[in-house]
Amino acid sequence: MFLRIDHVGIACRNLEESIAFYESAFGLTVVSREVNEEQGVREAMLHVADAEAGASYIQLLEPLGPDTPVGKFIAKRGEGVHHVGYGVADVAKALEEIEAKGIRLIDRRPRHGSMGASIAFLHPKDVGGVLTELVEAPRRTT
Ligand code: CMX
Ligand code: CO
Repeated sequence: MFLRIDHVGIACRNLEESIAFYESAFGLTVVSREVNEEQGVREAMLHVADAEAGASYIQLLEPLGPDTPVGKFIAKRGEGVHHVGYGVADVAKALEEIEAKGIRLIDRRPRHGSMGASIAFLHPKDVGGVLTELVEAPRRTT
């Protein structure tokens, strides 16, 4: 069902400071910066590598406020790994298959994610404490 790891999401208090760290420590490059009001985050995607199955990224996430998913996460656990995003060919289909296995979905329908992707989250309580995201990349137009 999974094509690859699309990205690992990392919660941080200060997006610009975290970007500067990943650039200087690991030489990663920012390929996109967005504010996603619906998800309550200011975020950046940093390119890690290209593979046949597609590219992989680190997603740095700064909360827009304390009463957002990432804001609550940082208050409870501090900065660090927040979720794993797996690439899938069809999010809606993957959600159906996963729900049939009794795993709780946070999103019953795909939402808008970074760089035009369709995304949906599975509940961490049913995935061994790991917030899990499904990511369907936008169709290539070229
Ligand atoms: N990883 C693992 N567990 C998590 C978690 C995470 N990222 N976030 C919350 N939890 C756990 C909490 O520790 C808590 O566990 P306990 O009950 O054992 O303490 C439980 O889930 C409930 O947490 P909460 O703080 O009460 O928060 P809510 O129930 O209000 O929300 C969740 C939790 C996962 C439903 C919510 O964070 C959510 O909907 N997340 C998906 C959306 C999101 O994270 N968007 C930002 C990223 C956007 C992107 O990737 O593009
Ligand atoms: Co993500």
